[in-house]
Amino acid sequence: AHVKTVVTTPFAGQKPGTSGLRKKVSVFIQPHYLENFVQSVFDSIGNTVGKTLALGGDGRYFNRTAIQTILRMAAAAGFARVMVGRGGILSTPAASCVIRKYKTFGGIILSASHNPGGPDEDFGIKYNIPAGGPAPEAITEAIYARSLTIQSYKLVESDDIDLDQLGTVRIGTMEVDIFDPVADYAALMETLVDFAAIRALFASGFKMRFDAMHAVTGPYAHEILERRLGAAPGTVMNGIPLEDFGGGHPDPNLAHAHDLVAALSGPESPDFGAASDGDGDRNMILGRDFYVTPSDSLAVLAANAPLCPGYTRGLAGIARSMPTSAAADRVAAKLGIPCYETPTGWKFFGTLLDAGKATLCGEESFGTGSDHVREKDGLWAVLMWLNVLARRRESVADIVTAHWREFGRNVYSRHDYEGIETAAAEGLMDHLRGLPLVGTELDGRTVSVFDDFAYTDPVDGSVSTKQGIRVLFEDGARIVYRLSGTGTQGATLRVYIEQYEADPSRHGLDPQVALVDLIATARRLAQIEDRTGRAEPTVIT
Ligand code: VG1
Ligand code: CO
Repeated sequence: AHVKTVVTTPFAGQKPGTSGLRKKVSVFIQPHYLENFVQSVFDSIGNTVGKTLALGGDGRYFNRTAIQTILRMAAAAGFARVMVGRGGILSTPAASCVIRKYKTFGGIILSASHNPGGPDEDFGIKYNIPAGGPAPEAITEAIYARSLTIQSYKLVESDDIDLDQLGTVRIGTMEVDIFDPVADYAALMETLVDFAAIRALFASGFKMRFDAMHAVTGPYAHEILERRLGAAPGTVMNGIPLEDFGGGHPDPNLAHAHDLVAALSGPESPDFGAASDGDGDRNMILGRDFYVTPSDSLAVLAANAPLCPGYTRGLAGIARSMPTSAAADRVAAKLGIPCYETPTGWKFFGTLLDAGKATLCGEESFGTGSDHVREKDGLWAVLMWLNVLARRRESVADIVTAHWREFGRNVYSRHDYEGIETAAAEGLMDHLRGLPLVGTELDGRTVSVFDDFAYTDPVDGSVSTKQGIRVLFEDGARIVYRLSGTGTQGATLRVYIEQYEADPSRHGLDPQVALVDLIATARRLAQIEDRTGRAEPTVIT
């Protein structure tokens, strides 16, 4: 086939954020925009000739078009084979699974995760390395640098291929394998959790709702929960992936998964509820009238992991992102295993997982995972919970409250101020950095540590700075401020508030009530209302 070289000029701002390059669709559909970035990836990852690439996405608007383009470019870059999920579908954890299982030269995942989709919404792209995880900063920096100097890209001239037909076709000499995006992932899950125990749980009358939010996990959840585990038909809601996620915001939290939250309230409601995000790497866990904070979910899974067949030998260690609560640290301390604190973003867990230092990982942003892949994994977390529920035969609420009685509760909340002016957000962070806080008293609490979090990777020694401003108090309470690295419009300020509570009589308090003083301190200290014009956050989780 004919390889065509197209002359191009660099676009500013093709800098991958917390998880890949995310922009409005209107930005991505500009001529050469996607091509420039893809060529920058191919130019930055080493020799691509004769290699295999995994490719798929969350099914959002522009997914199919982007796949056709990437296939033509992969052929021109000399790849021998590209494995594409049927229909262009591949959840982020399933992509990681396939990259590892078939030892591909990494993969390209098309997703803007929990951001809305559609012609006026967001699109995203990221490269995952052969270990299966998101490219580390050294590679994303190289891709960005390349994007600033790119002068041409290459593609093979060919017709679109049929993405919905399983089997192998060719573009030039390159094989394109359209494969079932669910099968390998489901097979992996069967090795990690006790499917027989969960089948017995469902057979006993246990009821569940899973909200796929019209995003990528629909086909996975139908197959695994309903077909393999025997959950009643109808357990999976919003199970058909749509290009615009049905107009919703595919973010599994109390604000956006409102249908699920409504379904889980009241004495007649199901025993267990869960939701996942656009690309299937996040999870929200609910019991009847009970919400499990993601930080608590990580801690509970860590404490109960040996009930699941993949983890009967126990955990080597736990890793959590810095803003995630210290609930997992308490479990690690009791188990006598290390707990690592990394910057936000799954890419920082990769070295710890590869080195066998951590078995479970988690983030407060509804991300939980383990060393079975190198991404966070929404459905895996749901299956782990089902396994624990099947073995313990207690309610979600009882399991979590018993956990708090044993370990104490890290009362926690995150307040997001979305879509604020970038200059105001940066001004706020600069104002904070300049404060002389250590040793001072704030509303009756003494500040013991005040810094901008910096991390030295204990495996490869790489250093990441400016990862979030931390205010740690002597009594163990904590406030963290960060600017989001996944948004596509203005800036999003995230404020993370945490306070330890040992007294079981106070464990049942609503975190917004229990944390009211600390929340006020956080707002006052950063002058949030004065600087952003916002008296209240847009989303509270
Ligand atoms: C957010 C979360 C972070 C997560 C990232 C990607 O990043 O806070 O914990 O790893 O999204 O998740 P930020 O920079 O906006 O705070 V996903 O499901 O969007 O790939
Ligand atoms: Co996601």
